Amino acid sequence: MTMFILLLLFGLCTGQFNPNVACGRTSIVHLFEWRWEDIAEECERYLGPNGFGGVQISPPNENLIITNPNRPWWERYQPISYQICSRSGDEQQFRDMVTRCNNVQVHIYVDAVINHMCGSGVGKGNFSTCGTYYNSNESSFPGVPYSHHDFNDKKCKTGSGDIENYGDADQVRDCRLVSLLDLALEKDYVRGKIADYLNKLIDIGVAGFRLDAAKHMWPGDIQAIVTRLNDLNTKWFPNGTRPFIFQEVIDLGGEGISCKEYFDIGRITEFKYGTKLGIVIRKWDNEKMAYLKNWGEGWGFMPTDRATVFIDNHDNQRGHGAGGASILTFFDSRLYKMAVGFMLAHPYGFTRIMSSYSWPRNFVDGKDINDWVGPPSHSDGSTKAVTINEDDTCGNDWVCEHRWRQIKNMVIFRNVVSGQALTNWWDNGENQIAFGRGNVGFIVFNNDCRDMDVTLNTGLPAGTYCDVISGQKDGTGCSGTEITVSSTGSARFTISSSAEDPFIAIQVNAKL
Ligand code: QV4
Ligand code: CA
Repeated sequence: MTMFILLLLFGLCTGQFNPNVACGRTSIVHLFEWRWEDIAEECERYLGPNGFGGVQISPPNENLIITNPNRPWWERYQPISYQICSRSGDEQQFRDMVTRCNNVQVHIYVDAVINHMCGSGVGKGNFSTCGTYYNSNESSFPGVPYSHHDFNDKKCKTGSGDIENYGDADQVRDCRLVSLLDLALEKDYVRGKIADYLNKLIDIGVAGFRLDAAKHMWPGDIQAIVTRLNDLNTKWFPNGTRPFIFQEVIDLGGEGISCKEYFDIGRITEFKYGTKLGIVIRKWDNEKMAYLKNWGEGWGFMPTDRATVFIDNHDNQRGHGAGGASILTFFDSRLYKMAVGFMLAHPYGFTRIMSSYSWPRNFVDGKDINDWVGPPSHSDGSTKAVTINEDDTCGNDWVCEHRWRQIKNMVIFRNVVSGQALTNWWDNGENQIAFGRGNVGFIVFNNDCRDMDVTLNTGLPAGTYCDVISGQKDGTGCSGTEITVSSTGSARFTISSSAEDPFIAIQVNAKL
């Protein structure tokens, strides 16, 4: 009986905060706009074998088709029904993906758009990904069904019906986010429809949800929906496993809503992380990497067991959402790799890698006029396949940051050092830093404009290690720089300020 109560308490405490990744895996990757068929292949041929814990997928439900501009990525944030039917694929393809990924220990996390339906001004018709009728003038969505009774219009107090002031928590929750028809989540009926949708996904085998626009939903409403969710499918997860919940709340401070209000429900996206790290690595505002010594809660971030962290996401890599100009992306590949490397080496937070498609970025008066451009697609609007080149990179304009050697090897590094404390911090007071994780891994950065030549205590067992940034261990050989750790644990590191990747990482599984 005591055992039962203990288990129950444990379950309640860790349930929605535990990312539900398979043992030994520590990160997920957002395969933004990928087709389900391609994700299934990627799980089997790459993510499973390389230790990735899961995939955040784009919203799988039916959405509005927008043709002006032509099929923007953001049409997927305008739901029409909860049928599994989008540019990424149909329900059968979705089921096949979930099964195949789970079978290789890679779990699926669904981007759940449950705060709203489509924009209020999009008219009526059946121009949706599965042809389901909608009438935005009457807030009518027969595919669910929702009628005007299920929306917040009467509660919203602003003149436009849109959110006008982010300092006012009531309007942020009860008014329309950029005109999107706002659901009345306090209604039992609406909660039930959403829970049915999420439970269907859980029963298919997904491991958790990103809750889109969580800031725009009352914490009590989210909690009520989450409480209705089923435990995960026991075909792949232990009995009684709760879905992982991470909530999109952008809290950079100074607004009417704080991420703290959501701590009881699940994890939260820590937007300060990428914003600040971008500033440090770009060396703006006199920031230096040496100041990263107390990175994490010491920088005013939320508690590590509540944080989901990332360098960029699908919004702020193109100027949507928050974060501003400091955000690093694949466009700044040299600095980006350092930022992702630092994130994956550092113990703070649950880590998510971004995997993008390229688009013709075009700044006019400081704004990217192509920020809307959708995934690589054929003239009929269908999304192009992710092709794989000889050298393991992706074709068809898919960037596949997760396949960059430096990033992939740091995903593995994080798995190897998991649970180990941050040790042996060293810095030169400027932008040369180093730190270890127990006696298992060690990483060194040179983001100064001068060369680095230092001998540091790594804490690692003596031996020759293969740097997993400049190369990797292949069989018994090493395609990168070799680092020798002495019997006292010290090693010499030389990093040119002009190195293609000015950082070195070693870990015990890449010992020669
Ligand atoms: C516009 C005007 C309205 C006007 C309307 C008339 O802004 O005032 O009434 O036209 O038709 C798109 C357009 C936007 C348009 C709107 C409705 O960009 O101009 O309104 O559609 O038609 C994504 C995009 C949005 C997009 C939305 C829906 O980023 O640009 O809006 O999808 O297609 C805040 C939130 C945070 C949010 C972030 C972007 O706190 O929650 O903004 N992030 C999430 C997602 C994001 C998504 C949404 C929320 C909405 O990560 O990708 O927005 O689901 O910080
Ligand atoms: Ca709302």
